[in-house]
Amino acid sequence: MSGIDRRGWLRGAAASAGGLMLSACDRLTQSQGVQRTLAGAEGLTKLVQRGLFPRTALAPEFGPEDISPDFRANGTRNPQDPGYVALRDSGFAGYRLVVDGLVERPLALSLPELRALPGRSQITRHDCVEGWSSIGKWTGARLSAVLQAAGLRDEARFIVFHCADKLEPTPDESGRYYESIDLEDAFHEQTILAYDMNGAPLPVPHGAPVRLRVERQLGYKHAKYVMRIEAVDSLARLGRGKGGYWEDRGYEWYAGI
Ligand SMILES: Nc1nc2c(c(=O)[nH]1)N[C@H]1C(S)=C(S)[C@@H](COP(=O)(O)O)O[C@H]1N2
Ligand SMILES: [Mo]
Repeated sequence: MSGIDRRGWLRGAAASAGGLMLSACDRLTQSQGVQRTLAGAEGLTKLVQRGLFPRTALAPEFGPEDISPDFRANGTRNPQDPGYVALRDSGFAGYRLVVDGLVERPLALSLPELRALPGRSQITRHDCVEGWSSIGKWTGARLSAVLQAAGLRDEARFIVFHCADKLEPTPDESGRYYESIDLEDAFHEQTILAYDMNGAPLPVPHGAPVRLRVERQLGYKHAKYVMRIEAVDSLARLGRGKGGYWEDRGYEWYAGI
């Protein structure tokens, strides 16, 4: 896979864009119109963030004493979708994480298979866009290990997470939760498919049996109830085309913190 080359190129491009932005900033601050344009240009924000804070850097990690005694649950807390309810009632014995799309070897991983892959534990702070934070310990399979097992094809640019829940009860699929990240975040060391929270199997309110942790981004990127992972070359054909449930409703796709 040429992912390494792509990442190197991205970092180069980001560094130049970051530098450009900084030197241009002083001259531009006078113009409010220009400021608004820049603030709205998510692509530029993203590049500046990449330039100033290399995206391979780790999100802060905390000690066991910092773990929040009552980590908040937000969004869907108990999916009512019949397929999910059946899985939940059988203790997720029949759960299979489907990995497909632009991969060489589509997978359907059971929970024991997922637990057998190289994993990671991390105590991190979850920041919700609504203004609250909680600290929790997450253990899961590295997304990089899952993607390596499936073998990403060269055309793959984004990883999409399809969830079991409809946050908005629509008759069609438009209310279903989904999310997406780029390969930079997909291969980040702290990006995991968590199956344990605070040392116990992930509870239903927090996304059982598997949820994404993508620690450099805001809470809504951390897809819960992940049923299927799809590698794609474009986000245009998913949902309303913005790459996620909340993105389709106006939130930024790159939610860096
Ligand atoms: N499938 C799914 N994933 C989701 C959501 C959701 O409603 N459904 N809510 C998001 C939001 S806004 C936040 S802040 C976190 C909340 O995770 P928690 O319930 O473990 O606190 O999950 C995110 N992932
Ligand atoms: Mo959130």
